[in-house]
Amino acid sequence: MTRKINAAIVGTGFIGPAHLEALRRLPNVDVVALCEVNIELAKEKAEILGIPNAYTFEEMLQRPEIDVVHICTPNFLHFSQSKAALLAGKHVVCEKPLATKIEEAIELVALAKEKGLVNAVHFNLRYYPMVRQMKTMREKGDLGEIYSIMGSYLQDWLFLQTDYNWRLEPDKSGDSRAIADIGSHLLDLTEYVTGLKVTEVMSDFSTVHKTRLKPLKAIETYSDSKLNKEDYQEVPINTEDHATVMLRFDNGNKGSVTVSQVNAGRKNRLNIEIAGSKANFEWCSERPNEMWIGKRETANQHLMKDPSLFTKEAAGLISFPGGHNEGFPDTSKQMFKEVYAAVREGKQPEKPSFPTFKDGMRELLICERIIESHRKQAWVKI
Ligand code: 4PW
Repeated sequence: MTRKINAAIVGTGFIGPAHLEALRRLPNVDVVALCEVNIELAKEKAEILGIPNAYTFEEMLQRPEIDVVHICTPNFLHFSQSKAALLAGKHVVCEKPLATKIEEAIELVALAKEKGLVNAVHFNLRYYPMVRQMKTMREKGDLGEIYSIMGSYLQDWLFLQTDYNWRLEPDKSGDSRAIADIGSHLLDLTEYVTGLKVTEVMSDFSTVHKTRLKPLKAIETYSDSKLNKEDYQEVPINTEDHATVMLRFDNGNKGSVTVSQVNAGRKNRLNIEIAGSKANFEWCSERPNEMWIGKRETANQHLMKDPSLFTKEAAGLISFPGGHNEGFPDTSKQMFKEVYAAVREGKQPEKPSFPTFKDGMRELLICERIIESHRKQAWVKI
């Protein structure tokens, strides 16, 4: 039997453990190490998560047995850590956004290419079977010409003034927050499903909470903010809670996306509606196993996840029969299956099936233009 591929996870906040669980469901992978901000925390987390080795980031890069590094740290570390991992000869799976500046993303794409190493960005939402179903139905012509796209990504875990996270701080998150954090998924998905390219953007941001109460102790993503007043310090907020972006596409038609992290009751809801000349597709991440197909001249349809009703491309992402729900954790497993097949080959495929650093760079470019548009209050070309 060939040896298993060894992975290390850097960062164990919200998303690191999600990578870990997905990797543990793959038969050919062992997660052998983790890294944290300091070695004490790394050891503590390794114990909790059942990972055999805890290292500093630098120590981990020197371990020859580690093949793949998963960068699951706050945004401002993605560039330097991905670069260091590539230079150490490791394959890299990086969280989105790939970097906080386009120049950094360009450098990473070039370096990954020069090294020939496998590089992926965790745009896991592409791996919902229903998302693949929409994409492949569109490719087969079921949607017709695309008339318009309406998307939204809404959350409420930063709804209260007492809700706090590193994502609120520009030195950790980058110049934008809601757009970089969740808009990145929505914009990637929009181009991925429709096959269209965004050519121009016009955006407007708002920071609903001009100040927030920052906990004096470290706090995890999605954690409940029920602490006493004396445990907080009031700090100004310079990143957006909400953003609306109008989009122009390369087929001449238009669309819009809205992202918000202060929408009460919307836990983690990405909704996309694509109107075409033959039909209308609508999908929502909070009901991931269902899709609405709108018709003008016949009854509307409601498609439930079932491999026998899906295109073969979408059925390939299904692990369980119809009626057995699959969701967020399954998307990473499906994505990593493809990434690790490339790692087994030892190099980035010519035409990767998974989202790459190039896709991360594309998304960052759109994101930068969106920020520029908000600052100028004007349309900006991509
Ligand atoms: O990717 C997204 C994030 O960065 C996640 O799915 C949730 O929203 C958790 O944090 C943000």
